[in-house]
Amino acid sequence: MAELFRNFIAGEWVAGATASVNRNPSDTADVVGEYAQADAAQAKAAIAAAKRAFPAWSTGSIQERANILEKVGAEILARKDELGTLLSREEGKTLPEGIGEAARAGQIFRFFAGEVVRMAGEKVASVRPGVDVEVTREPLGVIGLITPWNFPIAIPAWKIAPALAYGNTVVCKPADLAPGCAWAIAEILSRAGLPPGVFNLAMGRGSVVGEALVNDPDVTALSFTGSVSTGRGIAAKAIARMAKVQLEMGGKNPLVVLDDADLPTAVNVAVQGSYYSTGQRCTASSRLIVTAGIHDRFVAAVADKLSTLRVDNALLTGTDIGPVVDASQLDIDLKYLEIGKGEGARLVTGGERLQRATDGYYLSPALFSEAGNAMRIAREEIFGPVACVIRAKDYDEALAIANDTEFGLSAGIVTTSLKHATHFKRHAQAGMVMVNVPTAGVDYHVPFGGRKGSSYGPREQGRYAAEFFTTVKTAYTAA
Ligand code: UN1
Repeated sequence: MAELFRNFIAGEWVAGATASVNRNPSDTADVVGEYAQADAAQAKAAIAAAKRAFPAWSTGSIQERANILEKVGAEILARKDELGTLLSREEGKTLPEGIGEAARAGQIFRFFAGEVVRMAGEKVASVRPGVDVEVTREPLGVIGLITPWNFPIAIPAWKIAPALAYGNTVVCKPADLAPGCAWAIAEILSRAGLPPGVFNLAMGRGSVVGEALVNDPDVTALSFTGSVSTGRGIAAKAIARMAKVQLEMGGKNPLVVLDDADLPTAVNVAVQGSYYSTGQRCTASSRLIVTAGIHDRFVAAVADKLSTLRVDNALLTGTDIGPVVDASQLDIDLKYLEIGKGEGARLVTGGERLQRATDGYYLSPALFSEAGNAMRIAREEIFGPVACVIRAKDYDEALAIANDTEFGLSAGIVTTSLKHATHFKRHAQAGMVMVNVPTAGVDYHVPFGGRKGSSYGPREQGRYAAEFFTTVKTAYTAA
């Protein structure tokens, strides 16, 4: 029998109402474990525990908070190979990607350990003589965190660490599909010296645990990363009860390639951004907008490069691209390949279901050319190893196409022209702009987030995380 991984509520490990099986997408015979599934009552108990823990935690020693976060970061970093292996096993990104992501999670905890003692306010003069004004930040209360399967350790880390650093208490609900890494963080937190109830892990279904967090009046704020449709539903309910909400959702990120680009750079930036992590990143470049003079050379070179990539078991040395995360995501990817062909785009390469030594959801990276920006493959987020090339006559047209989307997370350009790079940085309608680097793969210490349909609410990560995880107080004092 597979090991049962429990929920962590009020400082205790508790079995769920039921359990779900976490399978390896590279090898569906391999069961990572059984993970507890909370019911609504257990979710409520987690929220109540977080509420009880809040007064003492939010006013307690900041040195203690910093020490705990530092300890968690150090342990994650020391165990990055093991945690990265777990990540690759449960989610399917390659081992170097999994280990890199685990290291990133460790760095995030260390960053926020430092932020705890760097928090500062402002003291300003009042317009009334004899009065002092102070502006400070205070924690919010119980925060509900709902995290996705595609960054199963980094995203829990970048929500949990700032939530705790700024003095909040937490109920975290990781994705059903890949809860193992969040469980591992919970296990590390459980030994780090946190008072009971400060951090709670409530694994389970979105329709049960997610709903409970979204609707409970004791959950002051919600931070969610996931699909656009789920995000919209959360926003509507959260706003109806005046809860603070932060959403990170989809992308249809453009990468513009100009005639003056260095071709090898353009190919590397496009292939890395579009296909690594199996294209399962909201920051993936799924629209490659290429000007006429370099178009044919670029398409041929990307196709050549894709033919050299090894799609295989994520845990094998030498694998470039792991499997799709599960059967239903694979169905979606295959459906979009048919849609693209039906819309008249040309499938240059890939899009084939592959068999490997272990039974998994393998798909060869697919490249469409002759796509139009009105096609569904250019407008809807696919979330798989599928990208389309759209031809543009010049920079101005490329920029207009790049911005013609309901999303606005990350936008990239490959160019050697300072003029165009500068113009693009100013005029791309996205939260993040990349010049000669991939649209995906971001630093851990600077703001992350987008515009339009991609994001809602304040930015995540870095010092900007304080905007969401705290509330501002203005205090007036007359001597
Ligand atoms: C990255 O590209 O490094 O879900 C991070 C996602 C994003 C994170 C991307 N929230 O894909």
